[in-house]
Amino acid sequence: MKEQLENIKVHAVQDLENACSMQELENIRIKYMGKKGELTSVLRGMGALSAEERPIIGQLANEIRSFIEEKIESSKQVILSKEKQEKLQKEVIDITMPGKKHELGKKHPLSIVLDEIKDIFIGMGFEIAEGPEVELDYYNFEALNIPKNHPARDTQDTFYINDNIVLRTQTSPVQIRSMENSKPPIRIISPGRVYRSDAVDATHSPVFHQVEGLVIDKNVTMGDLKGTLEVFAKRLYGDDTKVRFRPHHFPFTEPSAEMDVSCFVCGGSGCRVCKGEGWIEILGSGMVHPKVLKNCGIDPEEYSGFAFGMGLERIVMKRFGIDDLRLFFENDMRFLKQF
Ligand code: 2NM
Repeated sequence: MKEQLENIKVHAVQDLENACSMQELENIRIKYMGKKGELTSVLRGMGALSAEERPIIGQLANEIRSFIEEKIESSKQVILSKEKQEKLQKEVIDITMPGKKHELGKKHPLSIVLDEIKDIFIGMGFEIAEGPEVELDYYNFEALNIPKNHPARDTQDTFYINDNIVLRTQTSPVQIRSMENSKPPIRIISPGRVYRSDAVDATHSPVFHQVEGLVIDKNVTMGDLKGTLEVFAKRLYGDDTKVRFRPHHFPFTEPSAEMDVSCFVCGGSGCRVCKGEGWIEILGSGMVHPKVLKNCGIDPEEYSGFAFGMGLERIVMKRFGIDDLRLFFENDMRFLKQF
């Protein structure tokens, strides 16, 4: 039995020398000292020994057990420090490497000017209203007094989802919904994306942006329209800016007018930006048609109002001297970084 114990000691030492992970160490501990381990079973067999042999073998077995335990403990320290060393090696960071660059973005030119326009109207007591881009034919056309045979309804000009649903061609449906859902006084602008079935070129895009506005109250007149839009023009283009109104026609307003501003580049003497005219057309406007008010449940005998609409791209192109509308939608950083 003594020989058996010495053998166990020798084998355990050999096993421990080859162990190189914590898992292997644990396997060795179980192999010798677990419930069914080699040392454990020798100790169990001690009952068969004589009274003289028992203390001697017992002492030896205890010594070997302590010996193996100590060996396992010291191997454990070696393996742990080796593993830690390897981990540190793997995670080494070269602090002299250049850092990752975080490029700061910039506002899109359309957003720069739209934010200015919003601020101006908010300053005059307007609220911002939004609505769906996929719109009912009723809100986009019918309620706006655009009859079934109107050229705007041509499938050449409008994206139809089906007979009743279109991609909105203007943001007026937002104003219609506001008139339906709230009682005057109403003062809103509705900026947003609109769609026309146009081929892409330097001045056309099937997706572009509009800002429309609407004021409804008692006793609103053409004078309010002209005064409000003149203040808007002066705030956007400077106090020296002049405005002029030319008669026009829209199905949803009567009377209707287009507004020009004196050229903010040459001041009116004529240049490339205003094409020698001295004036730049920036929006359409008019007194909301009584039929449109009625369609929205507003009594035209009690209330009146004005509305206007402008194309954002054209205004931004004139402002920054951009000659091709496609640049707005190409996300080319060389273009976008300039504003
Ligand atoms: C324009 C020009 C003139 C307009 C009319 C309405 C509504 F809903 F009140 F009838 N919203 N927007 C309007 C009026 C739009 O865009 C050139």
